[in-house]
Amino acid sequence: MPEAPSQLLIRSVSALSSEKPNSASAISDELAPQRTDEASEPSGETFKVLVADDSAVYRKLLQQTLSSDYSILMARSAEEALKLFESERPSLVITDWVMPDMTGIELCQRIRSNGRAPYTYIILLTTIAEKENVVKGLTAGADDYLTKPFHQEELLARVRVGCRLMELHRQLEAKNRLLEELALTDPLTKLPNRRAIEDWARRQLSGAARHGFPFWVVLVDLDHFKRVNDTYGHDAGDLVLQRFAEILKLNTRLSDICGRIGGEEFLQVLTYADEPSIRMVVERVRKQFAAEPFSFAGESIKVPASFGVAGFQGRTPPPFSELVTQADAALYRAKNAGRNCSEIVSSRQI
Ligand code: GH3
Ligand code: MG
Ligand code: MG
Repeated sequence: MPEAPSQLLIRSVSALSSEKPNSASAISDELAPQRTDEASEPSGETFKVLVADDSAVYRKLLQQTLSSDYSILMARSAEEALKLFESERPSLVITDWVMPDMTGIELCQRIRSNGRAPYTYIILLTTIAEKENVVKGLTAGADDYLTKPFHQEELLARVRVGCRLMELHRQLEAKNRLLEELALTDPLTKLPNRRAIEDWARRQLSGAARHGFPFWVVLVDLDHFKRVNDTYGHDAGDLVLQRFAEILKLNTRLSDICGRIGGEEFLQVLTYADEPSIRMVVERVRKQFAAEPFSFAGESIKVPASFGVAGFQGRTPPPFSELVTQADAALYRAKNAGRNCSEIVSSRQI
């Protein structure tokens, strides 16, 4: 069972705000955007440099030139280099042009064809200095080239340029990931927002149809919440929303998801559970929250919530929005029934 969408999101937002990651919302590897961070070295660490050269003399020379500043991986052939590249994910590759099993050009192309790998800076080291070959090398994906025999200081300077670019690249990737994650997070509760839930739920809903497991949508709306704001102020209201988010998270499995979709409205998606279990979970959250005392302006108050639930189990899934509409209708009935209660549209009726 895949995990829910915002583990990545919650984890890194939590890391930023030094909060503990929450287990209740989690992103599935399958569902998460492609992550390229795992393999790259954390900033500030020694850069790994992979050297591919069939000449023992040049390997020795490169080792001497670079080993005091970089962590060096040595490959005597292109195949060996590819293996080391896969397992070590170096930041920078220095490759010879002519090797017995594969040219440096082909090695460049093989490295670049791995779309999932983080970017790697490639320097081609060659005795073939004609301009058309230099063009060929750069076109194949090399970032720079140096001719043999190389000048040690020049090589070091060019490797530093490469590392600088790799560091910038890494920072940019980290910022992009963070922006992507923030775009899916509700800033007040740190729960996934509407977009994050919808993205996850649509995929999960087709999985429910394919594998035949039940899929439930729980819509929650706090009762007379406006009064909290009007009586005790907006900050008091915010605290109530945050507490409700905590309770909802604690009652959401790793494989499910919950989030805030609007002002005082929350949505939870529950899977792999039959109707009695869903009733139990929903009622547990409702009772727990309704019993939660809040102290504002010297007064102790309680803020209940109403719940509307709709479920699906079958081979042809409705659009997710249709389930939300049904849950909303059930919520409306719960409000009309006096609030602080839950209404369920059974999955069998759909
Ligand atoms: P009902 O039981 O019918 O749902 O009544 P209600 O008062 O909860 O519903 P209503 O829609 O009238 O009011 C919702 C309130 O939620 C109004 C709005 O000011 C407040 N609200 C929306 N977003 C936030 C927020 O981020 N923080 C705070 N503190 N209040 C918010
Ligand atoms: Mg509302
Ligand atoms: Mg309300």
